Amino acid sequence: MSMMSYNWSAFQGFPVDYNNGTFYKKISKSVGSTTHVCDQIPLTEDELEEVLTVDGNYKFMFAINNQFPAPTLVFHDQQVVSIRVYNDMSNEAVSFHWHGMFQTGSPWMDGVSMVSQCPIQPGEFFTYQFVASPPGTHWYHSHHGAMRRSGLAGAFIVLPKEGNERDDIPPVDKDAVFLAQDWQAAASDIEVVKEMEWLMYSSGKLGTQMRTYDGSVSSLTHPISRALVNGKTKSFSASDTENAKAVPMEIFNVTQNGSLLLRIIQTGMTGEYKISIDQHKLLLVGSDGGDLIPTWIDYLIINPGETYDVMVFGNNTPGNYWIRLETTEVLDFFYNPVQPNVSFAQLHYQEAEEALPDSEKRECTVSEPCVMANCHWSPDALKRWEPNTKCVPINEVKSTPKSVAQVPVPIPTSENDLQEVFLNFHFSGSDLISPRPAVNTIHYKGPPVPLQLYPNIVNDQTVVCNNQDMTSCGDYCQCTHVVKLSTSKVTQIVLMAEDGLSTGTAHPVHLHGNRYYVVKYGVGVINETSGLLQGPNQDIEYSPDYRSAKWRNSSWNNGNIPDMNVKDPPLKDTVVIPYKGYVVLRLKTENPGFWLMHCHLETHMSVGMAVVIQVGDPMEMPKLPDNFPMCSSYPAYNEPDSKSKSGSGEKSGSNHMEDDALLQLPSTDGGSTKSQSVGNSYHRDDNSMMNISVGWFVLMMILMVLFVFGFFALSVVLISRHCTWTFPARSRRGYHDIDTEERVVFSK
Ligand SMILES: [Cu+2]
Repeated sequence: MSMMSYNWSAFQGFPVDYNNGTFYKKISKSVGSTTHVCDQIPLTEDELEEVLTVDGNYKFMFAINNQFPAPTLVFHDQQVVSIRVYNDMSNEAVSFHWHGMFQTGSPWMDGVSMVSQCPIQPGEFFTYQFVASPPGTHWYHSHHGAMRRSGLAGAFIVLPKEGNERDDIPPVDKDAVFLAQDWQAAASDIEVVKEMEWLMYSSGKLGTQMRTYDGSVSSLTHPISRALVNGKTKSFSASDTENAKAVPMEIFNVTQNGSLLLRIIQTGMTGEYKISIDQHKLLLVGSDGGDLIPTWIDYLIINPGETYDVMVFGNNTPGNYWIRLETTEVLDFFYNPVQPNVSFAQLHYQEAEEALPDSEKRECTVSEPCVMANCHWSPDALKRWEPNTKCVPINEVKSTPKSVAQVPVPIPTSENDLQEVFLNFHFSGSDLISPRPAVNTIHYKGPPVPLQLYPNIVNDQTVVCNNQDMTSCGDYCQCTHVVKLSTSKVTQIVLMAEDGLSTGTAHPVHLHGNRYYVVKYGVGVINETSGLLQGPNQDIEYSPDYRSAKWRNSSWNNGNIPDMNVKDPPLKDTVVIPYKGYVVLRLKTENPGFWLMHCHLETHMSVGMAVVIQVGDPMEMPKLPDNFPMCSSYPAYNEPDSKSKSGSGEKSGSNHMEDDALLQLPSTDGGSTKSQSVGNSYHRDDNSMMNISVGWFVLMMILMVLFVFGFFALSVVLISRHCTWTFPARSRRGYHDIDTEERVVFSK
């Protein structure tokens, strides 16, 4: 794959102007020695193929092989996959994660930058090679920085081996990829960055957030533009620009009495969506590669990181029907009712005329209620908004008997056979005004070298920490959080989302390299009068600082939890933890390696809501191939954060850069702080620290002024180069049904 950034400065991307049936690009032309004027040049046929319409706004984005969404990759179960990634970007490193793949025997191919490999630098390439497993609907995306949201994601389909196809679902006539994601309009990137600040609650964003059915905060970052389906979108908002009205919508074709399998993948950055098709039920048949007993549903709740297979049948009057992607927002931050934001795609019967749908949603009634799958709210909260809708949490969706027979639900044979960990995905900080994303109060920070390539770094307590090592962390604990699990025991992971705050979000948590059974699901306590969350689920008792937790009833220890489904629970790799609730997972951790477990909301993960699950001792892990690429030889630079500050005070060898780097900062008296610090290598005196702080302040002020000027300069360039244009519906590269001739299928 070759990757190109649609980067205005590199002139690899440009706005397109449509006029009288011809597409133009604008270029700058020199007149004389100094004057430049805008000129228009018709697009070539090749350039026409590359036009990405998205939401009609011109913005910076990334693409793989000039396509958005990225190409759909299709393999067969157990095939050896070889994918060479060329980083053609001018200024960004990258790595690729194959979301849902086990990577058994190849943990260094999992693609997590600085956990499984070094990032691929501009101009470099890296060849991923691994066995495609398990079968099902999966995807791939960048796992370095925050580029997934801007184009670096695509479908990764693993078909079953021949003869292993499912025989418990209706015949599939057509099979299509349905990539759903949130999208920020061109002007909002700075807002997104602002949202990702650690001090997000104190940055003035709080009042713009919305609330879902139980009053928990919507995970959607505002202002959003809308949801995309396969890179296209249609909205009928009053604020739509002419361009937004003109862009094409994604259309899925079905024949009368035919069937369509939709492989729905949520590749978004922040928001969850409620997906439905007017006047059509959906047959839910799979999730995250796990086969589910087919179940009729009306609404699918899907969060970033999850995949669902649903079947649609052409059993209604031939015509055109809306496919709706609704947000789950029903209240503004101050509890005033709001209407959800809706984006659209279309279901088209091939027997019908092509036209915009005029369909309505099916009415949910007492006698024929609607069913909402993957509902992570209390039924008591949902019924106030959707009175005739049944809330079906993910643990009530069942695996097929064949699936459970192939992967038995792990049951410990004795107390010693079970290892249980409690992981709280929450916001934490030294005060409630500035909470920060964390797991068990630890804010994840990447290690200076990839764990999988240098596994013994887990013994370096200046880098790695966990809940047993919390005393060496300060109040604000930031480090490479590693939780070690044995390969020989049944693992039970209890995920929680509680922070003692009155308001927060649910978190979709993804585990790399493994899948788990979701055996129990608990929501928070709902106020009977208001129908809103009033406190955490009482099954779990938290320590006052939320660093640790246990079952309130000790008879639940050792895996003896009542009402678990250990008969036929769903197999997942991404699950939503309800806010103030919990989820119990069962799995066999038999795949040695370092596996990231993280919230799949990019705004949470990229600033610390992650933990590495170390499966097995380094001795048990597969041997790294000879000549595997290692990182460059920059010495590690350790910030003097609270963890190292609150340690023994001894400088470790890896800290040797610390003082030199800090001492190069300017000081207010024009001299160097170095002279003031001579002879004081670690514990600086107050005077030198103050000079450094003032130096930092001056430097930050200079940088801020430069940034403000830089921002406006960039805005002017973008505005002056932006043209109003309309765009007719037309086919383009970037999306293919996977059963067409053009699919990328490798030979069996
Ligand atoms: Cu989260």
